Amino acid sequence: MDMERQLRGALDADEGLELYLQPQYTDEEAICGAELLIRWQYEGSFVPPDVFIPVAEDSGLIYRLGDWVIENACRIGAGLKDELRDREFSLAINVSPRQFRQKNFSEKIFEAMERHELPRGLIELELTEGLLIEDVDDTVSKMLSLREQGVRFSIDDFGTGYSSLRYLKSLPLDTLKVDQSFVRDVLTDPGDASIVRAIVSMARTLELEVIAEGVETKEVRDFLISANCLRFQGYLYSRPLPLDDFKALLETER
Ligand code: G
Ligand code: G
Ligand code: MN
Ligand code: NA
Repeated sequence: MDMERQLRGALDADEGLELYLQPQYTDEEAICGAELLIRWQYEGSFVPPDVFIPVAEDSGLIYRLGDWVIENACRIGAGLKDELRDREFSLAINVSPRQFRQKNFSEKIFEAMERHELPRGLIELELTEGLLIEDVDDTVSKMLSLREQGVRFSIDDFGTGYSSLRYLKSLPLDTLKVDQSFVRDVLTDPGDASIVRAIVSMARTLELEVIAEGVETKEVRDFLISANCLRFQGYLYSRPLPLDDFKALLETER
């Protein structure tokens, strides 16, 4: 209850909330995207999103928080236009199920993309497996109209949920994000190694891109390359960064 009040206060004042960017890399060490991860600083300390997102979900504040994320994501996208010129790059927004189920969710995304004059293909929405299969008709119709406007889609935490092959084939998806729980122990747990190989080959068959999350060591990266997974996100490369630090990182690549 207290946290709900504090979060409401943060949204009212637009204070203490910030989107960090965690870069994503190709096997040639080029930055090919970033995931936006929300940070909330309250009275000098960070409240973990794992703690306050569920509070927002339960209280309905997730609608306001979701709007805040969309607006600030698009503003960040607009601010990166010069740096990103001619570069293949996606800016990924985490979408929570209640947020996605809003009647006017697609319109909110279009409106913000248009107002900030974002190029097609820049914005990617990270959906969870649970969301995809929950109300399939609504999911499909929203995804199709968003895709028409150049929005891309990835499945977050892939492998931890229940998506069926049928949905994977029929939904307009672009990318599978291999969950970090499989990536972490890939060198020591043969089961995890098999799961990662299976996810990658399934993605290839379905003509989806695949990116591994939670890549922390070169050895894990090398395993992933041998498994034909050629996109990476994780502490080996970078933690999530404030916007200015992310821009500085892009600059050093030029
Ligand atoms: O760094 P990390 O602690 O940022 O993220 C923890 C969890 O919070 C992840 O599962 C992530 O998907 C979720 N999360 C981070 N940012 C956002 C956001 O902007 N919106 C939603 N809905 N979830 C987010
Ligand atoms: O659920 P989702 O995949 O959206 O959340 C990503 C979470 O993983 C965030 O909390 C992010 O800070 C965290 N994260 C990103 N890279 C790494 C990593 O290499 N190792 C670990 N342990 N966590 C990571
Ligand atoms: Mn994510
Ligand atoms: Na994930």
